[in-house]
Amino acid sequence: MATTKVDPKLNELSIAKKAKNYQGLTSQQLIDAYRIMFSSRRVDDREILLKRQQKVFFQISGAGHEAMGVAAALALKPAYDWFYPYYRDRALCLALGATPYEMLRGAVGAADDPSSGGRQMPSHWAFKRLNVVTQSSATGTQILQAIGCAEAGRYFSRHPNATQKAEGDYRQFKDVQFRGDEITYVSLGDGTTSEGEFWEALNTASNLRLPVIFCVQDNEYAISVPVEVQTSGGNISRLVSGFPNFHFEEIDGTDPVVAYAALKRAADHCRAGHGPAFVHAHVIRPYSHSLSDDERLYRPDSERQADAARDPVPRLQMFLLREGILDEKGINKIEKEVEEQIQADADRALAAPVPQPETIYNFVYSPDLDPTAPSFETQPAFAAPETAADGKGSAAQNRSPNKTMADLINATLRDEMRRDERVIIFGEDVADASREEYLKQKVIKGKGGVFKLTSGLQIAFGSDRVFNSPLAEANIIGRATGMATRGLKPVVEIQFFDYIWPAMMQLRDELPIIRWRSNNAFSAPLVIRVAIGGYLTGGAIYHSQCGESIFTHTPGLRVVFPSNALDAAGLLRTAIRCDDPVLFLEHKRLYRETYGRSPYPGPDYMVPFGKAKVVQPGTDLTVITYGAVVPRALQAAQKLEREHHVSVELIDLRCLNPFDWEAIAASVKKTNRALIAYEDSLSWGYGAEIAARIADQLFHHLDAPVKRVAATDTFVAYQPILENAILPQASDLFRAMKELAEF
Ligand SMILES: Cc1ncc(C[n+]2csc(CCOP(=O)(O)OP(=O)(O)O)c2C)c(N)n1
Ligand SMILES: [Mg+2]
Repeated sequence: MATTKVDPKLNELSIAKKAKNYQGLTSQQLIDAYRIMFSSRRVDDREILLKRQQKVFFQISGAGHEAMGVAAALALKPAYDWFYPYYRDRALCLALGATPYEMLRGAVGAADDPSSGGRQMPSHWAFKRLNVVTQSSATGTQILQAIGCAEAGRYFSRHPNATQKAEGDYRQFKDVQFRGDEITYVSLGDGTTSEGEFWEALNTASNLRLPVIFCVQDNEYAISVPVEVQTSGGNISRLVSGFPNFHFEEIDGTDPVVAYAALKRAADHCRAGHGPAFVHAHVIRPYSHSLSDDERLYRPDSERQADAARDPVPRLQMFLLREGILDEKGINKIEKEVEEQIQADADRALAAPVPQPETIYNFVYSPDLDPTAPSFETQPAFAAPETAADGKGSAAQNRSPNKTMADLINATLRDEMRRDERVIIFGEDVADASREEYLKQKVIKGKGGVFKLTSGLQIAFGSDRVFNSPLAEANIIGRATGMATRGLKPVVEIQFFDYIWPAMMQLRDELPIIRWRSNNAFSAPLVIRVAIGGYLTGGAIYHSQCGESIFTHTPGLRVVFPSNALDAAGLLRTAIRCDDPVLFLEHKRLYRETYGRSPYPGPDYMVPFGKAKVVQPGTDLTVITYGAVVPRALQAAQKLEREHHVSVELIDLRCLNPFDWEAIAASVKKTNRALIAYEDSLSWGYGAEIAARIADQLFHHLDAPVKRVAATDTFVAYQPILENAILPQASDLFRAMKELAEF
């Protein structure tokens, strides 16, 4: 091919002369921006029409926010950077490469709606090919996840081996992509800045200098609540200006050229590794909050007219005309093409197949890896030598038959961290010491968890794999969710079950439902280890709680509750290797109990989920339990056998979701009597479900009513006399078993 040598500088000059440059944007880019902004508005208008015709079921518009969307897409790299948008980001998604037809399929709830397959409301964007990550309706939950997403990108660039796939565990199904200098974009409204998670995210982004652009689209309203009610002083920029390492912009977000320039500066700051950016864009909301809202009830005409004068779509149109970039004919041509396209897309979307009712259970859990499968059942290798990654473990000590649950959980974490570089651990106090120079100087020993479960792991694997989080539980779970979405395997710790509640929004509305709500486009398999339970003598209200049924009531979350050291090791390994999010409940009282100790079972010992263990076979009645009630029930059963020759079959469920119905049914069919025992307060507890199922499905096999033994319907008190009266004791279990046997 012939080439003509041209001085590149001359060439640039001549182009600049012919085509004016608008903060780095060419005329053609502005024309394209107009097409997208106009399309975005017309998709909204079309959906509103379809809603009025009852052909779609909900509508949320991006009207007034379009300039920010196109500017962000121009300043960032589609399918390279990562996007955690919110529902007003229609123009952003279009500019990144989503199509009106895809959006309209979302509006009608079509089976192949790419965002959710008809499971989520429209405007809940998810486009896997564009790195647009599934979002929920809960305002603000995306922000901490975006932080975790950015952390994952940084981690993979420092640990490229961690991106490798591996057979036989979640990695087989979890592709990792990272670029090394990618940015995570997260957007939210002015009202959402009132959520605590927003502040937790700013704090971590700032502290870790993460490449995250926070884009606050301030339309001055959160439904009907104006910004001065949300934000002290009425301006969020003023409040956040003290966070270190940020690049700040406060702009007119209805002007795409201004917005582009600001977002470009923000992106340059992030991509250069200087830290996060905060872009506060003043936008308008020309339509009501949603079609369920009538803003005339709380906004006078004068205010609405002032907004209309700043409408970004007519504003860009005027700009193009004034600058001579397009004439009226050119504008009309674009608008006509867009109108025709959207009309055709809407017609096609209305004819698209809808999802079938029998698909509702698809993707509650991983369709690829079943943690109940025989591949997760391995035999313990008790003679295995020490496998500590630091090579300093004492083999003799490890072969001791007296390893506690705490020892074996620590050993399992150690094994899995060595086996899989994607495993990282964080939480409150889990590091040996955040001031790692003290460890290097060997002037301290290190902590490694308030119960010492993660002791030595930071020393063995480094401070970027084991580290302390701020004292903020939503921060832990939200960040871990973002990391897991990118392919990391966080094994995080919640220090006490009693303090899990700040993370509840992430635990209920986000983590367990990411796979289902995105129709399997995204998933976040991770492990949350939680110290749970009472019988502590002095644990009192806030260090004794159970409450597992709150989580077994959440579809999508696996819940495990081991009662002994060996099961804890086997189940934790399954939890780490599996492809679903797992809540791993560790009973504090069992951590160092004499009951249930075991030798180290080797680095590949696994117990499948959903398989109960018959602790003691029997013929007269079945006791179904788990956790710290297992040793108490065993004590009671042995006494009953000794004193009254009653033979009790004791079943330890080990895993609460899924649970082993077959084992329960087989036992109750044999004994015809069932008692369910659990440590949580009686009413509405985990045992209620088991009792209901037995009553429903095994009615004809029963010779006695189904009984429960549990804590009183109170919290756990401090004074040991009260604690004993509140929590189920071996004596309570003995009495209930005896009565049931005699019925
Ligand atoms: C956690 C939570 N609380 C309440 C709601 C109900 N809700 C949906 S949008 C919204 C207002 C959001 O306002 P803002 O953040 O300013 O965004 P805008 O809609 O104005 O763009 C509210 C209260 C919700 N979805 N999530
Ligand atoms: Mg708002």
